[in-house]
Amino acid sequence: MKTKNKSKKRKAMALAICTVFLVAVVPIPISGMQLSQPTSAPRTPYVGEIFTGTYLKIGIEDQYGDFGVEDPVTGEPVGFQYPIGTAYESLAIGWWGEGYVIAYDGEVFYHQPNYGTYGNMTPLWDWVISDTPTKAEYVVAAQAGDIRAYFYFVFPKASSNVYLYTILQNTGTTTLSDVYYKRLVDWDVGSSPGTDDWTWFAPYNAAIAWDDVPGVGTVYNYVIGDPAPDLYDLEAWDDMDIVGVGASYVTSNFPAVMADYDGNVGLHWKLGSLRPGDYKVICTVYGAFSSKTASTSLAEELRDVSETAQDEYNKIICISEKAATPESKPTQLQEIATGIGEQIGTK
Ligand SMILES: [Ca+2]
Ligand SMILES: [Ca+2]
Ligand SMILES: [Ca+2]
Ligand SMILES: [Ca+2]
Repeated sequence: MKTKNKSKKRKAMALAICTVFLVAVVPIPISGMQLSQPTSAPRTPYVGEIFTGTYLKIGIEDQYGDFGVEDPVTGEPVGFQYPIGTAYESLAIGWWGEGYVIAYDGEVFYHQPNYGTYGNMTPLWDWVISDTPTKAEYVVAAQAGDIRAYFYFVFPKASSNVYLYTILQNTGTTTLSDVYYKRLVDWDVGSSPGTDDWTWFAPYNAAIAWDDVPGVGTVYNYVIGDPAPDLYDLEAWDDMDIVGVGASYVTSNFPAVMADYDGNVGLHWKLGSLRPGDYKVICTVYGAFSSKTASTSLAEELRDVSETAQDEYNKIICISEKAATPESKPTQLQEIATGIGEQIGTK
């Protein structure tokens, strides 16, 4: 029965992505999590902003800018739900592992909801730029040593995608070396971590996790990185608080598939040096796709989303330097909102 289900899942993937052959890879057991002592414990409850669209309900933590909060009314976990409903929660489940590592000059900073912070990160401010029936835009700013991180989320509500632009700026007085950013995405599709299949779809820098979800069909969750990450590692469990891939380094380029695998993907960017005032921008797109309801293939969807992310990425590169000082953030971030968000919203 289980074999039959797996075979069905793989066929669905092939169909969705329009390729006809798949290779199964034997899953590697997940190594134990050996995390450093956090600087601050996880928050309880997890506080943040919740946004609901046509297909997605998302929750974003309001101090450090990752997915995973508790609904203040119901207490239910909300990170990324597709379709909407606690049974379909796919980030705030088990280990709430959507987060990131920022590093430079050997200093490491870290946040995931279930871990807390590492390396004396400081929350600065958050701002709901807009939350209308068609679009939500939200910015969370935090300080990681000499790096100021702006996590700018854009959620076109009629879509099943959330665009996150992470702007890392050197607010110190010296040039920083070996600047590094890793985004961690622990998809647990349909709230069941162990039965997901995972692959990396190289044409669009997308890590894809999928599973059969009762009553819904095959659901695909993906995260796209733009620009292309220097590395991806489906087994981030052993490197959630360090630079690099750790001892367990698992890749699986489509059509290879990690089957029945509780993946936790790390997208790694080596950003080089940052002079005072300079910044880097990284885009990650979080999306979901169901063959049952979609009129396109998954590959077409990924192509469209990736193109949108690249267009907007180029615009934010030009605009983001204006977001330098917290004192003037309303005007400057409104410019970002105007320059970027509306474009995405109309797609
Ligand atoms: Ca999880
Ligand atoms: Ca699952
Ligand atoms: Ca690893
Ligand atoms: Ca997982």
